Amino acid sequence: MLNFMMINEQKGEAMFRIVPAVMLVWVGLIGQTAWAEAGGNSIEVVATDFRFTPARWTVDAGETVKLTLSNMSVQDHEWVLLKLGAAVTLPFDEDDEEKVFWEIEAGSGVTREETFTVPQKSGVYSIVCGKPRHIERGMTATLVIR
Ligand SMILES: [Cu+2]
Repeated sequence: MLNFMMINEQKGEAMFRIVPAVMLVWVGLIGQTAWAEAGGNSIEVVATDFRFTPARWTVDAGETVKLTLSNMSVQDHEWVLLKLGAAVTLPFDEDDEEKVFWEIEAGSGVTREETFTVPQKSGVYSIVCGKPRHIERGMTATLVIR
């Protein structure tokens, strides 16, 4: 009898841990579904030294998009959307700023989330990291706007 009660108590404790975790996932899923139903696309970006994962996203023209930039590395990184047809002149510096449509930065170990409206014009847009010498090390990607 004592044994049985101890097992039950352990189960109870386990449930206290599992239930909040399940609730958190559930609330997260509901939130995402609500966002998707509102017509919102999302872009998930993981930045490491020196790469974007994935390196290609597709969104609809003129749509408001929620972008999440997770910087999993020791360096600070940026996700810079260039205007259609724009190409940076290396190194990336002030003379390239006018080519930027939108950008977000995340420090080392930081995840940032922001919404923005993507360009109205369909096309293949270049993504770069604007930190010094990061493009040269391969931090480029592609945003397809359809
Ligand atoms: Cu970078």
